[in-house]
Amino acid sequence: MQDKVQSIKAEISAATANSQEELEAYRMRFISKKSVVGELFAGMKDVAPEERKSYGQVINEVKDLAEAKFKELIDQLNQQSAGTHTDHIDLTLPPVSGSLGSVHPLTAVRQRIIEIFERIGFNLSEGPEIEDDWHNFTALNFPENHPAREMQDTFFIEKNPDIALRTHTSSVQVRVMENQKPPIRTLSPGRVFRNEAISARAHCVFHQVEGLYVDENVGFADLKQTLYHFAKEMFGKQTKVRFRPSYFPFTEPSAEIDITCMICGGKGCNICKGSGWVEIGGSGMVDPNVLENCGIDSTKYSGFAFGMGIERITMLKYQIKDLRLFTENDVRFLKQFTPMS
Ligand code: 2NL
Repeated sequence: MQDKVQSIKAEISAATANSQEELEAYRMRFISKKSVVGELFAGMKDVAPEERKSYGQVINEVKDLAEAKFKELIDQLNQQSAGTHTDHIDLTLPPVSGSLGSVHPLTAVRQRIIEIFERIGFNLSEGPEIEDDWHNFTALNFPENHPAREMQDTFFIEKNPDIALRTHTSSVQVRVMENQKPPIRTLSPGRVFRNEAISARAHCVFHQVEGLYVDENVGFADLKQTLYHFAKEMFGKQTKVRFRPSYFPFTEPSAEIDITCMICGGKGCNICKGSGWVEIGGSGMVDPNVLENCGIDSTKYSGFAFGMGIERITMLKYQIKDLRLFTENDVRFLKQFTPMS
């Protein structure tokens, strides 16, 4: 009898339940009426009357032990399922979307500019960020002593004044003209570099997009119409464009491009400094010297070109007041733009 009780107690102590089925098996074996503990109680009638009291104490201890262990096993099992959450997952619910990043405003605006020009027949061209003097300056008609070539504007490669970081993507278009025959309609977006102190309005690395159109009989009216189209697509139908005479070594005539200030609609505000107009870039008819430098017959062909700063367009479009926001990657800034799809 003593042996039987001892082995039941040992069995109870060692019992585990890792599932509802195992818990039920434990209940059947140690708790229910027909369990081994129930049998011990049923055996009471066969015990001599003078031994009943001590027998009763022993089997009550077994019963208490079995019940305490049962509670313990239930608690353990509840904890396990709470840990894995398996009981709480509703597989019929639609998936919860994770938090997405957002498209950088410069990327979004560059993409929009590309879209607008691709739809009117411009292709994309890319070229090296490290350029030689020919492609960045000389082919573009920069005089030998032009200030833009000087150290304070251009990052030269040490000990080799012939190699520099490109200061504009016109260098890419020089390569296109050297390698392709007209008609040429190409758009060159990319990073450019100028040796400037970083401030709210200037940075030493920024993004430019240049366009070039070379064919027979290309005139200033084509340039104007193309940029009118661009401004209306980019900033809205009501946008007006004006051309201000200007000077670039690589174009003649040259013009700066202004659009009506989209903040005040042309009435005058602090963004446009009261004028109602904001500048978005420069343009002009490609200087015949540049065409000849690139192997294009300037008596047969003519062309127009333009250049715009992508940061500038983005700042105007989203009313961003400080250029440094583009490179700080502060999520409070970035998450205000269109999420990635
Ligand atoms: C500006 C002004 C300009 C061009 C870029 C160009 C390219 C070739 C030949 C002639 Cl290959 N011109 N590009 C022309 C006029 C202005 O950029 O303010 N950019 C931000």
